[in-house]
Amino acid sequence: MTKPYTVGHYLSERLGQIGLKDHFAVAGDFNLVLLDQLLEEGSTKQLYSCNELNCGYTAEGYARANGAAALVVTFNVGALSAINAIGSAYAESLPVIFVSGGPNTNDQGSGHILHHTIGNSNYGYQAEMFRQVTCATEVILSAENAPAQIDHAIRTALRMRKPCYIEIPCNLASAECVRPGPVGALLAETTPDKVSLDAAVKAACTFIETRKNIVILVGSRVRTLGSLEPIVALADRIGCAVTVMAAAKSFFPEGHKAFRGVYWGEVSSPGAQELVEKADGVICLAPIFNDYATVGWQSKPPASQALIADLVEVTVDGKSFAGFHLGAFIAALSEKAPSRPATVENTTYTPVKIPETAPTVPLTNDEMARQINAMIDGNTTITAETGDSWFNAVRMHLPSGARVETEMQWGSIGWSVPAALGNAIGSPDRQHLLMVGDGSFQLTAQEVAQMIRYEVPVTVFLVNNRGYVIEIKIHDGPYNYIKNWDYAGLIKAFNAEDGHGLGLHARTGAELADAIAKAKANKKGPTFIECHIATEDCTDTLVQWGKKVAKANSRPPQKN
Ligand code: TPU
Repeated sequence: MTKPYTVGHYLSERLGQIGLKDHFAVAGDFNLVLLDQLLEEGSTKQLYSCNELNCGYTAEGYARANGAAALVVTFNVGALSAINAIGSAYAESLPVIFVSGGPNTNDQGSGHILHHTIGNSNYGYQAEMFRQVTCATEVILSAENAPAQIDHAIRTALRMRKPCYIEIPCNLASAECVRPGPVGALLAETTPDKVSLDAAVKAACTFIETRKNIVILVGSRVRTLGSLEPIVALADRIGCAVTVMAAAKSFFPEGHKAFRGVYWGEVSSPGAQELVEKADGVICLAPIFNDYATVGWQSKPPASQALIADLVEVTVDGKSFAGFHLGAFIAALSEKAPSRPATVENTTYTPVKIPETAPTVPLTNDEMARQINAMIDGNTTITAETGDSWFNAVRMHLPSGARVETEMQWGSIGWSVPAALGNAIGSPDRQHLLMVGDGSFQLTAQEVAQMIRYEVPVTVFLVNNRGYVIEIKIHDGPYNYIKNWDYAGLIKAFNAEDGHGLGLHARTGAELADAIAKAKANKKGPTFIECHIATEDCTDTLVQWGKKVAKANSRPPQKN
């Protein structure tokens, strides 16, 4: 007798069909049978995380490299740990398919109280919590409905570039189910509303024609386009200067003749602030103007001078247009936009060189950043954690093809270790570098063990500056100083009897250069370089930015 085709097989086959090669998991008794089904069907490889938060971030990082990702965790105790990472995927616009095991259908509505729950018999609260951070929430309660519900969740996530939620009761994962139909409908974009799209393009053309100085400002959500080509095509068509927001570092080729650096208010690349703030027309592509990006609400282009092209809406000269995706708008505008070459001709861009320090003196932040920058080629992805690592990544000069990944909207420390692992699994042919501060590292440190387990050669630059320097610069107090660890020493513990991770200390520039040479030779696992930097040694931009953000945070309540 052949084995029945099951709900778990259906999910598994769909994950493979949408282009995933792996899914991430932590086992628990509500998802064990589902994990069996995924292994049995086998379209994607099953990889494990140390905990569900890390599992979520690993998937989030994988989605950055691969367009989408999936993770499978157990009910409540697993899912509620992972919800932070799903919030990240929502904030950063990444289609992460979140799958949770769920209670046996016979227990639902029975009054039975189950373990791993808050102790009452209403099991709907987990889905309700996730509803706030997902674009589709499907609780499957029958094998008959499972295909439609799984397809709806996945299709919505891919179209909206947001995470989705699928809950599968532990006794339905192996229930018999029909096989999937063609995958095309899950992958297809919605047909754009042509009338609305044409009107948006017309309004955008008028906007460009009626302004003298046009600048393009690239935001981080252009990641959802999956390629930089449409943005380059638009810039070439208009002929204007292009700046990127800090969170969109690497989302426009820095060698392109139109590139004018990072616009980040007062901490912009030289010339970029003036360029954007003097422009009478700023075409903002998928920007997020939060307090960090605007340097404490100081630097957001005024509405009258901004064309805001968001993922699903374009706002220009007081009118909003919807019913199409950003990609369709950029493609259509690239065919019709008038030329405005003046800003490219009038300005230039010279990347600021990161200063070099003598190799024998104690390692400085500049020297560390300079040496990391020198490692970056067009095939490198550098993941930069919240903290001074952001500011170091933003000031680096990138060859075409290099990629910077940050999580500046959600900004949850600890994200980068699992996210870099997921990104490296999703794009194994690239060189992967990770910059992470000691404070952030302490949240998700154990995921380095999975880099060792799966022999993923990420080079980790752990900045041991003995504290939360970014917080010190925003608002100092005793809570910003942390217990020191022998970070490099952890690698020996994680290697145990069979790992190939390398743990190294860098206390001078020469030691760092030596460690980097060893990292380049180590292909069988991560190389972890603990960079010893003085607490007060950080980028100037962090100090400047920190003061402004602190000022915005400390505004007194307005009196009514
Ligand atoms: O480079 P550096 O020293 O600033 O980095 P490090 O050591 O990683 O410090 C980061 C400090 C930090 C905190 C404590 N940045 N943001 N926070 C607040 C915070 C607390 N908890 C979470 C989950 N995310 C946060 N962003």
